[in-house]
Amino acid sequence: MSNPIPYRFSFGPWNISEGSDPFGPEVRAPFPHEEKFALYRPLGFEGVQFHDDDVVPGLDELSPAQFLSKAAQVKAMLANHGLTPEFVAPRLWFASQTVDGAYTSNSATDRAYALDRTKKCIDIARAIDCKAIVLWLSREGTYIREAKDARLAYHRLLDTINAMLEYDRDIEIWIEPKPNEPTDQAYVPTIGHAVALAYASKDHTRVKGLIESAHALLAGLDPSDEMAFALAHDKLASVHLNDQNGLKYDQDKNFGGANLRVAFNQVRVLEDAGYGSRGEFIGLDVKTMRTQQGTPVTEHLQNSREVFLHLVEKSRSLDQKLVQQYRDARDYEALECHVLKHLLGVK
Ligand code: XLS
Ligand code: MG
Repeated sequence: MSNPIPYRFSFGPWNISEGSDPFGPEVRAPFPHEEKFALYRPLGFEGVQFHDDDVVPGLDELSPAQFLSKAAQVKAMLANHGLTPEFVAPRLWFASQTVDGAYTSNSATDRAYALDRTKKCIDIARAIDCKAIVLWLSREGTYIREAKDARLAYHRLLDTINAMLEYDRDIEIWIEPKPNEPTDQAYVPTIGHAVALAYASKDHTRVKGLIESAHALLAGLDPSDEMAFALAHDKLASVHLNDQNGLKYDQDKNFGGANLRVAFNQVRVLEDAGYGSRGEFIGLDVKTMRTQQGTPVTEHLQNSREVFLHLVEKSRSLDQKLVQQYRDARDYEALECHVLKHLLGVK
């Protein structure tokens, strides 16, 4: 089955990094944030994923007039480079007010900070002509179960979503689930949780999901099934393709780098559903290896994009008739062998 969609790709400026990790400092010279945007088009990307303070650094210290004027500059810069802002996400895991989470913090003043910062994020998104707000719920969760009332936490998350929908009548909220890290157990660990929150909200048509491959793998789930679930509900607003080598720290490896067949199945599910036909981006969220030299390092972005496109070809050239025959005959041994040989490029 051929899907003629010309895919559009996006990544966030944090995907070009200096290589620090919890065990050691930067290993590459910093590449100026403002210069990253000139790299997008030549690398084959046209969408920019933003955190609110990627658009307006030092946001908490600025007045509305100041942050809106900075956002206007960024809007002009994007237009100059022919780039589209895909989404803006409130960064709610850095500030001292978010040590115990943001919307689910046990402190009322810290929750108020989180809502206020989220409204600023929406204002910034609108100022750069973007209608999508991503909620990666980072610290919404606990290190020990007794620390919070989980039922109340889910009510607080729903109240926040409703307050956002009310604050701006046009925005969409895209929830990006992740089961752990930085917390031990995060609230909204899977797309099923996100879709339930969407349906419980005041306007479910404006609440969708963003699925990151590695986050699904960390939940012990198959990313292609998670994507299929969201697609079945028409709630897959975006994806963050990457890879993850087992249940360990969040790795953001290159797409297909740990498991090509799992990557293939994500592409196959997206292709079969016509994902992208309404302008949805193929977002990447990949980190280069700390060992890589150079400034800036961008090969991981190019390589992941290329692997995606090769897998699109693999998906389009899969013999669907044969697949159907094997399904009808319930001969999944033959089906598996066919898929593996197809991926290996042997007859
Ligand atoms: C977390 C994500 C995060 C979101 C946007 O794993 O990469 O950066 O995509 O907040
Ligand atoms: Mg992500």
